[in-house]
Amino acid sequence: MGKNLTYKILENKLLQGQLEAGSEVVLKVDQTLTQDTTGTMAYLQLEAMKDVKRQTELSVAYIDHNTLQLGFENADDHEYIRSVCEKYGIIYSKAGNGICHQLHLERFSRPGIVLIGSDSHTPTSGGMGALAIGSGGLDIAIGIAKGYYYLTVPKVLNVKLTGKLSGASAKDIILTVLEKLSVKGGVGYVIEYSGPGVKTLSLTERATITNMGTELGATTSIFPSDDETLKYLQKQGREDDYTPLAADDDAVYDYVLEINLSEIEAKIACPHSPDNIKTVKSLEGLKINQVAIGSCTNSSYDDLMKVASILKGKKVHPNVSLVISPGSNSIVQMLANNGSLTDMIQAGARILEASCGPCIGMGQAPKSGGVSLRTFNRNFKGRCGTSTADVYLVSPETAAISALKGVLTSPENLGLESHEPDFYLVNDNYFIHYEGNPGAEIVRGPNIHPFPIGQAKDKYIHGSVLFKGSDNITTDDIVPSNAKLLPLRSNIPELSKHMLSTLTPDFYIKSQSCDDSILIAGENYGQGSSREHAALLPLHLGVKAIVAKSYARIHKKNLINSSILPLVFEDTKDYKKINEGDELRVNLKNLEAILVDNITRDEVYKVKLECSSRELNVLMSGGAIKYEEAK
Ligand code: MIC
Ligand code: SF4
Repeated sequence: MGKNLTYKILENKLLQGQLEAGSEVVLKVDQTLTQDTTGTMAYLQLEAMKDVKRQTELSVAYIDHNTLQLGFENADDHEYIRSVCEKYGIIYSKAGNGICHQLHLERFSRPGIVLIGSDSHTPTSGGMGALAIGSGGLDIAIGIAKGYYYLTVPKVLNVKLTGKLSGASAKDIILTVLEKLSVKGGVGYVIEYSGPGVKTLSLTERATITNMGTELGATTSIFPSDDETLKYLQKQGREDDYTPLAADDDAVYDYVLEINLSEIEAKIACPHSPDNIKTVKSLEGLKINQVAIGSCTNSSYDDLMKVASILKGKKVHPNVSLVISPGSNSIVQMLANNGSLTDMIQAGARILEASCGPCIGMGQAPKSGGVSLRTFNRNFKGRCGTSTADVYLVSPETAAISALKGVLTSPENLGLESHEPDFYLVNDNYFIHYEGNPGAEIVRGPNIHPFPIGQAKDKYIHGSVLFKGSDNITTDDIVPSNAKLLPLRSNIPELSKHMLSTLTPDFYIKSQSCDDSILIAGENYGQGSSREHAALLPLHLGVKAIVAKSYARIHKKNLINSSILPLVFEDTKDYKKINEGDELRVNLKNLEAILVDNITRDEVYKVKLECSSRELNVLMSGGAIKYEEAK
């Protein structure tokens, strides 16, 4: 029986366990990455471990999210992270270098490695045939210190590509996959691409697709490593990192989806979910106020060259603010050297530094009730910084032509060519390659606060229901992020005042009037980012358990690491029976048959913990740090 690519890599990196879908295994970790908004917590947790010596071939700490230094907080975070890098021998990527995923693809990823990153879009490197998985900061700290990662073995969903794109782009492919599978369709799966259409896609196009596979809820997404991979690595001066990799011809998959690239049209994700897909044509003429181009999904050299060629010699529409944030400093330099930056500026674009920028609400919030067209990957309500704005997700081509017209415009007749360069400019001057110095002083400015630690569980949990959420509650709902709140990521007590504030403004006040509490949620609770703050804030505020219909993968792992019980309704109809304010008692005497007494309504519900035996121990012993250190 032929093997798929995912299981070939898993087999190669397996340290412990059986490769059976749903069971937990331990994998060897080759590389880790962190970024600054999740990095401070990851490194505080790394520091809390004993006798740490980095176990990975390389680990990189990127500063790319919190780059607007409006006060001392972000700069404090950067300096703290830099000092940790010096001590533990981690590569430090200074602010201005670029977006972690773009840079990691350019300089470090290799086919066949296991890369884990404290950012949900780490699967970008899957475009290069790496098994690249997003996770919470604590998992990355464990990866650095111990060299392993606990993975729930995924099933594999094969997307078989045939045909060739014409008039559409890589972004339209992944928007089409999202249309077919939805934001929870990938949960429990790796999305593995194959078929004759693969060779028609460049490496950066593949990376756009694997990047946004995160929005499917997938464990990761992966492409084979082939001549395109080799070409890209050669152009980066890294041909030695190349290994050819592919599934066997008769590989077996759990599910197969066929997509004919020739039939793909330009697509648009409408407010407020990346799977709310329509064709661009069906909405043509929609008036727009802002266009934002960039993010780890669409800020490659090829993407921005296409944008520059559309803008060249034209003028951005008077009613539109066009803002462009390139993926890396090298891309900025290449655009500057060949005159394309001038074309963009001449047309009236606003150029930002190479960073996440508006994608995470770090500036460029649209006007009240505004319509913003973005090449990013998430359009959750309020994420742009303006709660009344409508954000639509599109390809760079659709974004650029629409910026000129002032209304949503189909890119189909642009006849654009690919702009793959002969060589990529390589500039490593923003990287500091620390060797490791155990005597280095860790610099902890006033913005760096300790993280909360869980408690071992008793036989009963008593708590009132502080919040009842619907399906698909995002981590942006749980921990809102924008230029004002991101600087608080290293200060859990302060940030906790904003937990769930966009959904229930008095959540924090209510949490102050009870010691222990429980949250209720629908399907796919915690979808979106890897931010473990979505577990650390509730931990700080006394949330002991969540009862939901289902969870997003990374958030569930973060809850377990923080020792908050991610309980699942045995009968999803019980969801309707519980209301905010109800007093619940969770009976943990028999973990095989957990019961929830609703004291207010005199009802009993059956719930379950869908966890490995290790995860149960982590939950009961008070969280992953305590568990790992006691091992
Ligand atoms: C995001 O795109 O939501 C982020 C910001 O990159 C997050 C990480 C974070 O919340 O710091 C992610 O995707 O994991
Ligand atoms: Fe940065 Fe946006 Fe990518 Fe998150 S999704 S890593 S905020 S560019």
